[in-house]
Amino acid sequence: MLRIFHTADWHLGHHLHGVSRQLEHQQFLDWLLDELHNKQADALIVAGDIFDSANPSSAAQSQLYEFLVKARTRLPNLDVVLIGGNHDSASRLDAPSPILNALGVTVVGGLSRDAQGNIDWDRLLVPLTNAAGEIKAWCGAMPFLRNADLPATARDVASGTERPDEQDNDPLISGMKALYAELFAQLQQKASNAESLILTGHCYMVNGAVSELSERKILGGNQHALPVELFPDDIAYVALGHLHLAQRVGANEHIRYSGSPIPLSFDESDYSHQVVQVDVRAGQPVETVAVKIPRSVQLLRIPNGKDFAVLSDVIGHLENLILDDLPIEQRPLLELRIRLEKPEPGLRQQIEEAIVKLPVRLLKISTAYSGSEKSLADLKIEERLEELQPLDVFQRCYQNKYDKEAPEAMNALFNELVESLQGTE
Ligand SMILES: [Mn+2]
Repeated sequence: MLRIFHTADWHLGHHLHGVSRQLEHQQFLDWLLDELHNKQADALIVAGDIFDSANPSSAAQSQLYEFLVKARTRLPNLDVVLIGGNHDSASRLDAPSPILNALGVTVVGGLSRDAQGNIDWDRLLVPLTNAAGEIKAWCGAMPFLRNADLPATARDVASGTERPDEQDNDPLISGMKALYAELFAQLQQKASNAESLILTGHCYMVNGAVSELSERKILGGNQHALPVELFPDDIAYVALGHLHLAQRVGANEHIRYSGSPIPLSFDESDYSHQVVQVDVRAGQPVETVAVKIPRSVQLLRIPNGKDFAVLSDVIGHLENLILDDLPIEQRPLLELRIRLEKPEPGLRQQIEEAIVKLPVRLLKISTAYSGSEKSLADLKIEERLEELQPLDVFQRCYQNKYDKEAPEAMNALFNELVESLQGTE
């Protein structure tokens, strides 16, 4: 038996409305080390978005490397596989790979090619060994694929110089399929019959449930969702990253997103995060267990869910809160969602008076105006500039200029432009 822990979307260095998540990340990493040790895991796969940005802070980088060194010390036989996600810089992640290899850590930030343009597939094939040091599985590690990684025809479509002939024959999707198929063929060549085949990738699959506020739209994103047929039946397990809510893909128990380990937006306040424990036995379906991650800092949204409430109700709710008095960096992060009839200049002051004695950190006051009919449909949610995504700004500019919504194809091109900028340092 081979036991794999699958996690993804760590987003080290993340800030929520300006507040650092370093403490939450540290508690997760400490917990993960204990779990890997207690459950005697043989391998750890982190399926992309290791860092929150292409240019992570030194603190975020130290956090990763300290974790890897501790993992090596406490679990000398643990195989670790890290791949690049859409938030990561492929080259930055790959830079320390010779040192990491010496620690038993394989990192694949991006695809690398030789002078003739041939992909170095060997880098992407990682043997996974059990406690006795026997190879029990091979992991194909496919990093997040950018335009430049795709075969030439797919690239032309992505850059808008070619249009896909028809929707079911999208060259962008067939380009990604071709790369995954080649990886799978390489994997089969490496593995003997007794060794299971594992894949890890960072991509968006058809019908995935998204966490709107925390995932960045990507190539192979909503406009180019990948079909589950991408993964041949012989694969024992597919460890995916990108979607922040844990889920399996379609009805496939063995194709999963682990989700992120900490809530990356207030929308995930009530969501229970997990890592996936995967037990692999040759010739049998894998067994998966969701290992729930304890939450070290609470996210509080009042009222709960997607609702808004009038100020007096919100203040009433605050007065009834029973909270432990914690050191500031452990206090709950708070979002208030308030419905207003008219602009309320004293709003912030009234709220601050209400929470002055509460051990919370107020991060966000969201307001919505209801018209005299008070129907929810009339609710206009005020947004702050920092919450707007580049695509939102683009769509508003387009609307202003042409007095109609930007077409989907235009949105897709804009996303690809933003993504190519985010991929460079
Ligand atoms: Mn992510």
